[in-house]
Amino acid sequence: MIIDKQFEKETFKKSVRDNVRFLFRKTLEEATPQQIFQAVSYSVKDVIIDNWLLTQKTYEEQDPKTVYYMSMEFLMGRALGNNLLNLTAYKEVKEALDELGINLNAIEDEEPDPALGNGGLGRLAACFLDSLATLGYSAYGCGIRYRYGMFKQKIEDGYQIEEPDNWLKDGYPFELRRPEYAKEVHFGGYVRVEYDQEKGENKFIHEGYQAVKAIPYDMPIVGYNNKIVNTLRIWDAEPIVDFGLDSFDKGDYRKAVEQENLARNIVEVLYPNDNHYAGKELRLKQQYFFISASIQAAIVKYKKTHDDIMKLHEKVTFQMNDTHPTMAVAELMRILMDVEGLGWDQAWAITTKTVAYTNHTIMAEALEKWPIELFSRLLPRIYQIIEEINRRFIIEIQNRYPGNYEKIKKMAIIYDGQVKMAHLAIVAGYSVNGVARLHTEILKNQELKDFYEMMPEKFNNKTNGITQRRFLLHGNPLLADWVTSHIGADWITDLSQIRKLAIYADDEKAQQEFMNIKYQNKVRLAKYILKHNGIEVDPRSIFDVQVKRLHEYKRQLLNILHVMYLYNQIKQHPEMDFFPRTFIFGAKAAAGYRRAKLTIKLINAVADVVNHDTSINGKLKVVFIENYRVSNAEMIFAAADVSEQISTASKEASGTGNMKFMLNGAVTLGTMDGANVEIVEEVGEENAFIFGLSSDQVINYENHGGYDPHVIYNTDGEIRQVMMELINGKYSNDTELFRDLYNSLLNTQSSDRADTYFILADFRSYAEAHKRVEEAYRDERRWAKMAMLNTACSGKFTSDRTIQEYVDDIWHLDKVKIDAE
Ligand code: 26V
Repeated sequence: MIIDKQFEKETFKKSVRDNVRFLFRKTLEEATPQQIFQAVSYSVKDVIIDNWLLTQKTYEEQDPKTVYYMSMEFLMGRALGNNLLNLTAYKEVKEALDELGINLNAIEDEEPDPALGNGGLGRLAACFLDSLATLGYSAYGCGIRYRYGMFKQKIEDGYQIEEPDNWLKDGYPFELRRPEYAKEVHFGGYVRVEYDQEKGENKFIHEGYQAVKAIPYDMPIVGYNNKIVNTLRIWDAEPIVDFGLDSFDKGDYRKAVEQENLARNIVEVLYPNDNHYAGKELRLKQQYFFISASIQAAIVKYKKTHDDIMKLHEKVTFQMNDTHPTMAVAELMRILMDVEGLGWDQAWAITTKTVAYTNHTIMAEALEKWPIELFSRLLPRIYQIIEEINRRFIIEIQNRYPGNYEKIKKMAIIYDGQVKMAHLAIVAGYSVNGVARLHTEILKNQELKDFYEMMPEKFNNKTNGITQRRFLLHGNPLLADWVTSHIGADWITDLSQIRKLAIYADDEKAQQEFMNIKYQNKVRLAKYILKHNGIEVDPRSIFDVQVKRLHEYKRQLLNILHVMYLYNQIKQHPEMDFFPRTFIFGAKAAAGYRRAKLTIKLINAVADVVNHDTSINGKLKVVFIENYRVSNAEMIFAAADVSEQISTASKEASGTGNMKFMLNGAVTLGTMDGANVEIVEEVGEENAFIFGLSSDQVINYENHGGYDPHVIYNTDGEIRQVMMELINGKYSNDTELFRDLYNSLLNTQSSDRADTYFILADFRSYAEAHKRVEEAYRDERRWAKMAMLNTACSGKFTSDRTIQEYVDDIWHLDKVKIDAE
């Protein structure tokens, strides 16, 4: 291990003391915990900056190809602890702080959780940056520096309340403002065409626009034990014209005000929608804002050391994280033509070798389709370019399928007055990938079938992964140490090593140690729950956990309906042998998603009744953990026995929570959806609990008008009882409160189909799977073996593997090594 000199105890202690003095004019003894966090972070940042410069220098010398990972979201989580681990200085710093009477864990808790993302897509981007730096690849994350990240969730009277997340209020020590790299971004106005006599071609001139200044803030991305520090570059917006007399005099006062407002609004807040497109103008502005600034910056950087723009794709690639950054296609075309002076064909040849697209969902409501009126008004030149891409693509369709207008209708980029971003991404991208094998197959055979037929060579799969450095090394130190003591520390950078644990799966001593660590992690979570929820839970009960965004397709409703069913069983058969269970939920609902918010209320209403019923002797507990986020997630995964991954088959593109649970020795209770399929393949069906309709069955029903839940409702008395309890006042004095949930399952009068997510269809199979869980858990040795095998077989799901596949099949980056001096 390389440990930097600055982490030697006395040096580091002095640095912290100095920082407290310089930053706050206080002694260590007088400083608040937040101030100590800041001081410690600046000391750590000093070390990082040296490595950052060294990395830049090495990249300049070796000139490796660079990936720009374009994403509207980066759900980073806290940086201090993670940086210390990746610098392999965690233990040293912990000891040094101990000597100063400071507890590192408490200081870590002072850091705001930078929550510049919603859920899986944003967290995946963060895991990817960690893997890219650790594997030694030159990479930039490109995104937006939202003033307010994902809202903070409060639960009041069982309801979700959203509070603004002012994560920058105390200043964030791990960012660096870089005003010298600012870029201008233009909105609105019109395009004037001018004929260039000399060249004999048209020139397009964008005029009358409003301008915003994009200022980059860089965050260091520290690789594990390799001196590499990459960069996450997020853009802030500032007005260009201030209220100088200049514009006032010219009568441009109104424009000045408008530009000021545009800049102020643009980066104000992260849209808290996950998987739901709302067509908001401000969101479109956000997209173009960060894309334009990022692409400009990438081109400037390339041109600093290369003079042939035609070879851009040899040194640069842009990966588009879903369709949100798809404007990159047209922006790159614009710069190549209007700024660099290339013709269409040359610009197109470069663009189509430089941009690539990842699809993260097949949910129809997530597809981005922008009205042409809005698009052309806001981005006239970009719109013009997309129209031309579309015109040429339609000619291609006609050549390939003469007279087939159905194909044009289904595949055009602009149709029905809308710009379809996914179509643009596929047509221009040199690679299109899904995020789990099943998901990619569904894309090829259903959702994107027409495109796959026309350009099969673009399509490929990259099954998602997670970084073991955050989700085991940092989140579960007890298990991490245990793993290292058995198989050595290589798993930290080569998770395939973890399979060596399999030989201990039958070893009684190892089983006891493994389950004892799980127990201690459950005690840690139980304390958190007592502190935050005031609920006492028994760490000897089964911790059955579902944490993820709240969405109908993820079926938290199925989970809570089953809890209601279990409660009825216990009440009706008090003599029944029932293994105590704790059902733990954590989820944020999009602020405008009423049914999702009502589901949160239902979970809390059930918790209220069940947790206070003394007649069941605490056999059943229900906990809703407030404000689920990266920092408490790390602790929750470590403490879980059962991992609920119960989406309607075909709907969850991959899931990544499922992998974090598996790594931490929780057993999956799930449907054959997303990456669950591959998890089961790795660990064996006997070490998971699988239930429910297959994705083929679901898709088949959907293609034939749905299914009829009434048959189940009419024939299964126990299910009917649970359904009635939604509307008979058992869980609320207001019998109408949960009517909408009841209706969603049964009512065919509304425009929706009944039970679109097959909750009743899967209910019995789900309940039986729970029975199998209970039975398996009673056999302590059997369970320990299952749990340990889950950890042992999780090697495939490291984001290091995923990134290496992206590198080998899509990006073709060069590996960089920095020699330790
Ligand atoms: C989509 C949209 C649609 C437009 C408005 C705002 C908005 C914000 C976020 C999203 C992202 C939806 C896609 C997404 O998060 N997919 C998740 O990606 C994970 C990483 O690949 C994957 O594990 C999850 O299964 C998938 O739901």
